[in-house]
Amino acid sequence: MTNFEELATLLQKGKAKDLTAAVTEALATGTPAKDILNNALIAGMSVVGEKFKNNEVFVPEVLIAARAMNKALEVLKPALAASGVDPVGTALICTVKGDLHDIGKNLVKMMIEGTGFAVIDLGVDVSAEKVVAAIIEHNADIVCLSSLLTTTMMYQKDIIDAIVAAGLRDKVKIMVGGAPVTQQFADEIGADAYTPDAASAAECAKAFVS
Ligand code: B1M
Repeated sequence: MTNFEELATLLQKGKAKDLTAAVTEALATGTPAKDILNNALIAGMSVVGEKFKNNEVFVPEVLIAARAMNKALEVLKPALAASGVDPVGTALICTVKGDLHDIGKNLVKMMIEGTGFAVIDLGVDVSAEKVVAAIIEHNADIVCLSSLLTTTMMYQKDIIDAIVAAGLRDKVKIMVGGAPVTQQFADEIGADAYTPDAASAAECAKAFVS
């Protein structure tokens, strides 16, 4: 019988090789992919998210755990597809035009993926046109915008305006974040949510689709 807690611990410790071996073994012994995803990987990532929020672990640990999760997901994906497990929703994420900072954006992406979303990463320095096109192409539920510079945060508003102009505003929830962004700013530019860190962004995304 699969010990989900053991797998979740391997994920938290970032032991990618051991975790992928354990996931392979669990699949081979007939454990449903969905159970491995929910009870081990997502459960383990939630603990990492909680600890990150409470300053019990820091960026390197989160990145290492997220890398282990991604490796394990590679093993799990074919079985998940075969068993028809759908993602809880589709989120787009990017760092906005003019801004090349991507460490925080990558963390947010990984944490949101950890809650069961399919996340389309548009990268850095992303234009409003690209976001609008991607919403349509991927039928996105959530758009996540990251800015690290006071000179680029206003571009979050430009993207929201472009989404409104494209007639897509009712279709998506828009989340904003990044060091200079505040709740007041998010309210002013018409975002649906501001979250200060990756763990709360993941919680918020989950709440939007549940
Ligand atoms: Co730059 N940089 N940088 N930089 N850089 C800052 C942001 C800065 C505060 C440093 C400083 O002056 N003290 C400053 C901005 C000042 C300002 O605007 N007020 C600054 C500057 C000025 C610049 C340049 C202009 C410097 C120059 O060239 N003269 C230049 C700009 C380039 C550009 O983007 N066009 C520049 C360049 C760079 C590097 C390329 C060298 C590098 C980025 C490498 C990379 O990302 N791949 C870099 C770095 C590393 C930093 C600092 C040191 C660290 C940023 C970081 O990764 N933090 C930063 C100073 C600092 O923050 N102490 C700084 C760790 C990361 C986990 O945190 O990204 O805040 P953060 O993400 C958090 C939250 O903000 C939140 O969750 C994350 C995790 O919990 N979050 C979201 C982020 N996005 C979210 C989205 C959400 C929700 C939450 O919902 C959608």
